[in-house]
Amino acid sequence: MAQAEQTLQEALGAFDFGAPVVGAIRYGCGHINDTFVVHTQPEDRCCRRFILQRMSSAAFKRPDQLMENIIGVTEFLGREIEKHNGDRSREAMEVVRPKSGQDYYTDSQGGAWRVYPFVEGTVCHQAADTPELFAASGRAFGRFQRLLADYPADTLYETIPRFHDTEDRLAKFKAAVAADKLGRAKDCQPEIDFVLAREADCSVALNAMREGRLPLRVTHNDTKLNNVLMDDKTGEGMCIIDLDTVMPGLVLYDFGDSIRFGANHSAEDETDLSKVNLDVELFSAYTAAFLEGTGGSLTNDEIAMLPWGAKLMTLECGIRFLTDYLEGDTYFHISRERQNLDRCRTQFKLVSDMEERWPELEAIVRGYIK
Ligand code: ADP
Ligand code: GN1
Ligand code: MG
Repeated sequence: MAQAEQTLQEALGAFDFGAPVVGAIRYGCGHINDTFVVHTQPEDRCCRRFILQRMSSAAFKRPDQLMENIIGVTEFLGREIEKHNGDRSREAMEVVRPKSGQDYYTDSQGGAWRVYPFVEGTVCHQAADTPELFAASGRAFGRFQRLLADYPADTLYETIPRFHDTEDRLAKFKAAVAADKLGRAKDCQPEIDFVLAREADCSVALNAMREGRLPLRVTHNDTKLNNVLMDDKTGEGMCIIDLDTVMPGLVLYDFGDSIRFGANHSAEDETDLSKVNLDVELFSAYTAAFLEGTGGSLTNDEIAMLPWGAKLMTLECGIRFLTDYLEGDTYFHISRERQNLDRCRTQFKLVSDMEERWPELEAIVRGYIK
């Protein structure tokens, strides 16, 4: 048996799924973890599904701390959802512990595995085809942040240190260019220059935080459209998933990362850049819905700086893709060569669009300042 298959079997054996497992196959489009859907066959009812994930060891150095965060956050969210008369089993994730009773399972090769019940009756979208769909995701992410407003932030571990510290991302990028260990820098000089021309931008949000203009909140930090499961009947955002990076952060990060991924009609790795364009109507729809979800809790400074959130998350993500390309694609999963460079290029095209349409973006958020 191949090593990967063997560790998968080990992991399947480590959890009690409550019924015989009939199969486990790769699932989803995440770039970080190895995700499988597990089908079980209870005697008295139809198939019951679970999500089994091997957490990325490249991204997460401390699975113990990561799982402690996730268990704390999912239990807190479950209680909050019950208080609001919601359905905890569909609106919050739940960790299924391994038979050992620990928070996760470690296989013979050191891989760390966890299980969640599959949230049925939901759809996971890779693109925001309509403003209504995108708005629904915005309401869900805004609400998620509001539900976590009273979470004891000081108990959260920083699962990826300096995750959205754009200055640190820039420094790591410069180190990767200087090392150029695979000789790839020659393929991407325009992209390298694009970043260097925006060095000062990388400090804008951090300066605002240091000057006390932006507060730290508990944020999701990875608010891609495919990290929210939508109810397949109502189309509303049902359950926020991918809680690996819930940490103290700026509201700009959650708003911005959603815009980065969703406010356009192309794939993140589209190679025809003429298809990659910021859709200002989607930006506008998301802004209204996100602010509705946060329930009026944002300050005027936060609202005014939302366009910076969009630009910085997009620039930062492009920098991260480019850094990974230069370092040999060790962080983001790839399915073809140069995919991380293509991903970087779409991000920089979107940054350029945002810069061109900046007055429109500012005018949209100005309409919400109290
Ligand atoms: P990654 O960090 O690699 O993005 P995710 O936790 O986002 O991993 O999971 C990858 C995909 O698996 C998601 O985009 C979604 O399609 C699916 N998924 C994850 N958890 C669940 C769940 N509890 N129920 C249904 N689908 C899920
Ligand atoms: C990763 O885990 P996933 O695929 O939802 C990454 C995000 C990036 C995103 C780019 C933990 O998100 O930060 O913005 O890819 N997650 C982590 O698509 O690094
Ligand atoms: Mg994900």
